[in-house]
Amino acid sequence: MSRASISGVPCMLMRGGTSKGAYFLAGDLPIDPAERDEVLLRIMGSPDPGQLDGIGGAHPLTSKVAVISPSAGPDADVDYLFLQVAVDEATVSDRQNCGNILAGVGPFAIERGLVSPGPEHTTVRIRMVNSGSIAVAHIATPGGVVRYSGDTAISGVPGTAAPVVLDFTGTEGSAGSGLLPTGHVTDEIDGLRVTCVDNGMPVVVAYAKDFGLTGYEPVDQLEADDALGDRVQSLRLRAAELMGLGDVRESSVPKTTLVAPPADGGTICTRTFIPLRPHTSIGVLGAVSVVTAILLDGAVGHDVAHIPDGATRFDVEHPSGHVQVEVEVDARAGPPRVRRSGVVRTARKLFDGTVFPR
Ligand code: NQM
Repeated sequence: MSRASISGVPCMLMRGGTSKGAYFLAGDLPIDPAERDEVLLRIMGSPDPGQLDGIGGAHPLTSKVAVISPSAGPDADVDYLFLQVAVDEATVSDRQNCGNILAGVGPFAIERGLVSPGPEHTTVRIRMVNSGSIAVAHIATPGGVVRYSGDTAISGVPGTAAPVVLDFTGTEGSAGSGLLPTGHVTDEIDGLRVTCVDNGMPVVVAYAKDFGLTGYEPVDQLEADDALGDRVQSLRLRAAELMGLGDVRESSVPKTTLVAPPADGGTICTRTFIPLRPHTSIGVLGAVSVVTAILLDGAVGHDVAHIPDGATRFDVEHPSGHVQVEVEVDARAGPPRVRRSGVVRTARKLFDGTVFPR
């Protein structure tokens, strides 16, 4: 890759949900994707486990990028391309969405003048370029200014902030192979029964007990277990082939979520790998996908989940608390279809300025 000659790049650092990322206008980055990715690696400080010479946070959850532009189509206001910048490898992947970083996209689009704010609230229609699906973000803009402070708490984030309500449509089959990418509600892989699902994020759902786990282990215990990492990798590599994703050794999808009965009043308990490091909570579209799976009769997790009749809001337990997601699935006749999904997140502008790639 040639080193693009570029000096300072306008950049806003934001927390989106339980992730943190660098937000750019597409016009401020090289047009050529290979040159763009090379600049982003230099900006984030990858490859380096500490990302010391860049602004990445040395973890997949804080090494994320959003590239935003006015929308090319009439059904959205802005286009949002999500890029996962690997921490210790020189790779940048556009093969997944990120519903957490999505929470900052509406505020960023308003701050940069791509969307005119309303006097109280602003609705921003966002095309998620990675999958082609649409998210509608509802943002508080009293007096035409984005309000970041508020009283909404989300697990894994200290304090409270203004809510960003996100509604999703068209998220099923984000990776191109439908809601149940293997064509089955369950498959057997490596001797394990799994459900492969994709309602915004391709996820392999398996029982924690089949890995010799309770499903309630803390993240550092999971992180220290090398044999577990090897088993998760073997499972996802085989699952990816059945899901039509090909060789995913260098891809951040599919994720793997191990499920167990709820332990804290929720719907289901989860431990998620992104794709090999344990998530400190769970991704937004990851949680939406897992809930979609457990709503299906016979799917992995359906039997251990607590699903009240007619419920549309579900409480997903994860290592640092809970996330509530809304999912409506029509599974009455024929293949299951998703009617809608949604989630409440918060976002915060941390820094706005110029970043200098090394
Ligand atoms: O699933 C992490 C995160 C994510 C993705 C990951 C996400 C989502 O927590 O929509 O938000 O799964 O790599 O930011």
